[in-house]
Amino acid sequence: MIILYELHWSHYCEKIRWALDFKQLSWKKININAFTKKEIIQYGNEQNRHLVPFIFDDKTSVGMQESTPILRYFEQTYPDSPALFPIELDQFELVDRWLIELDSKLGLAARRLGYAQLIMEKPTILATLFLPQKLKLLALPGFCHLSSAILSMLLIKRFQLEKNEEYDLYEEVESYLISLSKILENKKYLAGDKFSAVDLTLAVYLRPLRIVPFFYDNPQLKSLFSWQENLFREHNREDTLLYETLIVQNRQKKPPVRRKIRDNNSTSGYLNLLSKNQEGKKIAFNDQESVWTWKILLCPYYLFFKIKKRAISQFNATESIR
Ligand SMILES: N[C@@H](CCC(=O)N[C@@H](CS)C(=O)NCC(=O)O)C(=O)O
Repeated sequence: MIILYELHWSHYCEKIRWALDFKQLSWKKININAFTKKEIIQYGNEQNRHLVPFIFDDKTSVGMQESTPILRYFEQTYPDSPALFPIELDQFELVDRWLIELDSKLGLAARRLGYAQLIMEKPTILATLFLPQKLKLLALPGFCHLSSAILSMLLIKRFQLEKNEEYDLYEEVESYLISLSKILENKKYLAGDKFSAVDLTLAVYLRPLRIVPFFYDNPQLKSLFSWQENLFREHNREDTLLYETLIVQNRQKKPPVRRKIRDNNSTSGYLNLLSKNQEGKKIAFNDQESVWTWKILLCPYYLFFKIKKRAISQFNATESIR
């Protein structure tokens, strides 16, 4: 039996749930406490970084984190299960390179953009995701707003969300996704002609962007999101996660937060820099920073003046707002 320790809404964890089901392995999941992480700390870790997804395989007594190395481990340890990587070495390495690129670019960018959307549009969803249900007090309106603001600031600090605009992240991700969508114009799968780990990874990393109208309402990305939905359907994956359902409910009362479309197409090159730094490496880049440094004091400023201030609430998209 394999135990998957997870935060259910994390797209990195969704990648592992899908891989476990696809490979028909016997597994169960345990949700961790996002603050104490005591469930995974018990396994120890030399790097002292405790991340989910984390798996423990009681058949081999192996415990590990990092989604792409976990997929490699499944493939090597359970060769008789349906394959997520090609057998030929050069094709295996090609898939592996794709995975590290997607983890280091799209995985991180989608997380930044998804959290920023929740912070701008409905931060109380963060409290629903992060805070233990047992703490009923925190669900009361006053507490809920306060805890959501605190959670927003912690996330801003953890991922430096205030830099999203400085990195031209919306434009960067848009042009990256358009390039992926072009690859998928004439073929069903991203690497080779069979479903592989690359397809499931791209599909789950697109999920947080479904709540960001800048991407989901972009006519140039329609076919990419349809590709994703078809793949989810074919593989019986979860239709919507809790944060998506909650944001849809909220949009029945209040319009979504949208963003200005820029006239010029020049971008910072941030995503390319990320993938260049990771070239040839076996583990993805991560952009998490320690929360507890003096810069935490700047987070109220970042929250109100760099993130909330940019929120444009509109019923309908226009030519310059999406
Ligand atoms: N590169 C890693 C990324 C994993 C990661 O960043 N996980 C986040 C959840 S999305 C996490 O564990 N965060 C805990 C924390 O920030 O302390 C992978 O592919 O698994």
